[in-house]
Amino acid sequence: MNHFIAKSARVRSTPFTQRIEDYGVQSYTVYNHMLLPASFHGVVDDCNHLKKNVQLWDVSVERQVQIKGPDADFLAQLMTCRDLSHAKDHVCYYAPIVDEQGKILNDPLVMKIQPDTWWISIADTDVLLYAKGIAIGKNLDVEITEPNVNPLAVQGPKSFELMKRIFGEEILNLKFFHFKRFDFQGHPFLIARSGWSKQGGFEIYVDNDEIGLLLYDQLMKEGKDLEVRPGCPNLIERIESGLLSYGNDMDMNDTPLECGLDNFVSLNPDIEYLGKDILQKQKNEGVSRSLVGLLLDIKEISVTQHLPIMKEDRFIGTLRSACFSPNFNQCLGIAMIDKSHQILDQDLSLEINGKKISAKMTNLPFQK
Ligand code: THG
Repeated sequence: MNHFIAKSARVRSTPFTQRIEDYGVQSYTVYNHMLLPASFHGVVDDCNHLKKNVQLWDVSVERQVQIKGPDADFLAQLMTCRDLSHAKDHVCYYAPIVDEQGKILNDPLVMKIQPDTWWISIADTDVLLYAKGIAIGKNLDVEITEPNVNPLAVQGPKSFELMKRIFGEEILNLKFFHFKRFDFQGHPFLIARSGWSKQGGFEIYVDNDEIGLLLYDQLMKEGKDLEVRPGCPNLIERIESGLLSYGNDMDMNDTPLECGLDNFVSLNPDIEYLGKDILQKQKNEGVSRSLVGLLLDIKEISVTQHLPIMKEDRFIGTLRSACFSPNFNQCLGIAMIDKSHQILDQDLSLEINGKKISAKMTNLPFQK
């Protein structure tokens, strides 16, 4: 049965909602209190198309938390375990936000867009409230806002050709995770070479609704022969690629070290952030559980809550997300498993809708 999302001001539409409805969006999810398209032609078809062509994604839900003012650098660093002390202009950083317990509250990209201004491009939790709480508690001189910025991602192997047609050759010089301003109709849009897929592409931070819609239409027009289509973050592609989803694979009960984000946890003595002592201790002692891959002996799956995983009769962890991958011709899962029970290829089981399913443990990212 199809269910519908009742729209309201609280479940916010985006500047592109009318467009994607005209193009036939099939389903939505809600992310940062805003509509995020979830499929257009079915998740499998969307995935195949993304791997071959180019898609325009309305990812307005990737809201920007703007921190501006004399204490902006200090506050940005207090909130993340990533070392931002040498952060460069024009570079995006994947920077887990942690609380005083070292637990992960969000996993945004952060960018210093001006000498005293950061954009935190958030996943699905209210980072603005956390930032305000810290700023008020510590009496910091910052202004924290959510500007009217609605990212539009251009993803897929043909995104380079499409972006070149609109913004010129120069856009092809943009390196992975770098950003720069590029003109469209006299408006300088901030564009990064990034996006929540491993098929290549860009993210355009649309800060002008009217010109943004002209840009949307121009991308669709210029991309006709490239078979451009509206799309959205794709469950299958992101699991195959090992991109973690906050709220699914990890939440505020997990630490970044348990989620395999060690490369983004700095213990540099010169920086200060909340939860650092606890992460230092966990780093020294080692984690007692971590995210791993699972290969599931089932043809179809939809994970709507964390599912218990058993080894014989013992509970050893939870399945956090999964999908059937046509490419691997089996179900791939991401699971949090006790370290003491992590043995490659061992036989595990879980119960889905009263049916017992067998599974094998594997490494992340998945390899064929
Ligand atoms: N783009 C922007 N904002 C976002 C996302 C995005 N906000 C929400 C969510 N996605 C944040 N989470 C991620 C997770 C992974 C990546 C980006 C955002 C990502 N990771 C690369 C990888 O895993 O290969 C690179 C990580 C690195 O090397 O630094 O791209 O997608 N604007």
